[in-house]
Amino acid sequence: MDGEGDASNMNALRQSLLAAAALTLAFGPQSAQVQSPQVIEILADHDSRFKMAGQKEPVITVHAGEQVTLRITAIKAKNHNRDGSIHGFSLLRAKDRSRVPGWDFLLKPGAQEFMLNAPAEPGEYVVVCTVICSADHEGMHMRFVVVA
Ligand SMILES: [Cu+2]
Repeated sequence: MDGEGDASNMNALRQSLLAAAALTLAFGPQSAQVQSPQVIEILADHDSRFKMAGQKEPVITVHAGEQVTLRITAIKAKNHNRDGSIHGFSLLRAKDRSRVPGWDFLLKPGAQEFMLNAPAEPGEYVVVCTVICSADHEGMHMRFVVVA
């Protein structure tokens, strides 16, 4: 009788190990993403537009307060600032166009990375270029959404 009990205990153990393995498969990659910062790739292009791979109208979406890495590649349009900056990247609150502290950069040609914490306040934001990079400079902006 004890032998039967052991066998069913072994079965129960095997079942729970399988369940744990399935959980790891299902949630492993997701929890890894939470731990390592999200990398956001942006192109500040020669035609005075921000671009993101696979997005026709690029939108950056982040969680409130999350740590993110911006990897921005800048390519010169027509004009540049005296300090050599070819585009800017500045985050504004959409409702009053006020600047978000710590989110204001001047971009040099090539790739550059910025490690940042997303705004704590969920809502709509807008990224604008702050260098008069060409006649189309006014059109150089993109949506930025902070979700709770
Ligand atoms: Cu620009």
